[in-house]
Amino acid sequence: MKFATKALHAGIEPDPSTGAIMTPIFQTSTYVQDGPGIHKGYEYARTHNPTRDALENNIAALENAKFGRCFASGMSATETVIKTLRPGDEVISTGDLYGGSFRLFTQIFEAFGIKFTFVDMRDPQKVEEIINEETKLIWVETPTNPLLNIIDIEKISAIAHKHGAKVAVDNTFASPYLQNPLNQGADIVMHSVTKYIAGHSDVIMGFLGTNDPEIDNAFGFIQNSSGAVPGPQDCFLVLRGIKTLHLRMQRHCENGEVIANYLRNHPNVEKVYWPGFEDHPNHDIAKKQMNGFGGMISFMQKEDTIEQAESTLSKFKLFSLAESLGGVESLVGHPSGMTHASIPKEKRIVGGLTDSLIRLSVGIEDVDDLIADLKQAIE
Ligand code: P1T
Repeated sequence: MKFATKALHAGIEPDPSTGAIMTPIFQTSTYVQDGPGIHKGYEYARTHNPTRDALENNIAALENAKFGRCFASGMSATETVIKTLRPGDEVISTGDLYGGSFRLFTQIFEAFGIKFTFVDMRDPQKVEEIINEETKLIWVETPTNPLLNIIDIEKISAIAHKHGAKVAVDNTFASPYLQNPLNQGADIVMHSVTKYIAGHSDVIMGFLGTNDPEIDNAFGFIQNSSGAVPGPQDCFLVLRGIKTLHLRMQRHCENGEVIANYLRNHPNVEKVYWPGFEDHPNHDIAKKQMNGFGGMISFMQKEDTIEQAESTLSKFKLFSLAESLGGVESLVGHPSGMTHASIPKEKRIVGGLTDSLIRLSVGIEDVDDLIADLKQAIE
């Protein structure tokens, strides 16, 4: 099945008791058993819920994963991956990444004896140089948040596997429509479902997919033991959102391209970060591993000061100033003061995340209206 057909049908069966075409919201915490241990496959809703099952199978199909599991947030999905490690294990992570992932790694898991090293993986050789026997996981975010760096998943996976380490890819910025990391050799794909997959800014959720039954068993054990599961109402909303994922992504990409080019040609703009530009440092890799370049764009104005950024941010009318991304409506954010404030400034600016950087999540509105709003904000 191709993507659009899978989005609508994969993992979704008419409800066996009524024939309802839409997967019902099974709003229940438990299931009645005929005798101890004699049941219909469902015992307790932390372990299984039919609405969640349908969603897990659906997203797994979109990622070409044999197994999929949903979590209460993107962060709880990431946390589940790290909880499979043990004290003494080491993780190599992309240097530019979501501030919340950095915070989870350094402020929670380092205290449990797991070591994290952050490197610029645009050059895979940097990973080869520091990987060692204790390295159990390579954490890749691509495109990265917020600088839209592109990491070669195939190359990083080859290096990791040569040294016996696994690779997890946070695929949030691309969505399964634009990129399938398992096809490129990654062992685990992670999503903040909150973003493009749900697509309507009304749900917080995470996802993990893999083709390895052992990894999936470990995820299932942690999912059930720790209990960070999404509720059935949220699973229903995401199932509904996914039915238009391919259409939304096409428009995000179209609008993204127009806006990236508009910004790049504007005299008040110094630098635009978007992987679709032919002179983006890893454009060839983006072309190889992605089916489009998406609607996430960051930019800096000529005057590289926080005052300039704050003044511009205060002028947007159609773009809403808010954390998050990937919804149908356009958002604008200030990474250093919002989504990435938990990363110390000296670490942030090494990669280019300056105080004046502005990040756009380009929505699916009419692009002429978006351009008009941008124009009046930056001029
Ligand atoms: O918010 P949550 O569903 O828990 O997902 C966390 C997360 C993980 N990975 C990436 C790449 C992300 O961008 C996020 C969340 N990011 C934002 C809220 C943001 O505005 O960047």
